[in-house]
Amino acid sequence: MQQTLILLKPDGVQRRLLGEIIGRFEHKGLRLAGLKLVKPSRDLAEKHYAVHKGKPFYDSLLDFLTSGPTVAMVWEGREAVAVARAMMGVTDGTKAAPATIRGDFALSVQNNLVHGSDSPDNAKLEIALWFRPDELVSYISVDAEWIG
Ligand code: DAT
Ligand code: MG
Repeated sequence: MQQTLILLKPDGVQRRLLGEIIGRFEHKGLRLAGLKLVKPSRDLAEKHYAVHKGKPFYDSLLDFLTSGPTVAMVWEGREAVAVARAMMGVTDGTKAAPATIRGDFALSVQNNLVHGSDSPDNAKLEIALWFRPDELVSYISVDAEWIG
């Protein structure tokens, strides 16, 4: 089953949106495989956003991600990466469609509440960055045959 890394970034935790965001992924039918509250180190933030190194917003982005607690989650299910990205909406909150997370709750580009892996390969790399293998839990949900 495909997995994706989702972060509720510090703005989302401070704005008390954790329950709302977890509820959306839960109700969609994705299955929670890992969950923890982390205050990311600079090293972790640098690795996580390595692809953006050198861009004008990079330092500010690292300051933002390390500024407070972040909730790191692994959600799994059919096409989990693309499904979660669609549920998040585009990067700029002002352009994200209504009924997406960013469309409903964000106006900012940087403070856009959530991170979601952008490909299955990157999901594997990002999950390994944020979770040890023994922190992920594999199980069969009782409603699996209804959600399929
Ligand atoms: P996404 O989070 O939608 O995958 P991304 O990977 O292009 O977007 O960028 C990572 C984060 O960096 C994004 O969530 C917010 C921030 N960011 C991107 N472009 C930015 C910009 N032009 N100015 C400020 N922050 C930006
Ligand atoms: Mg990205």
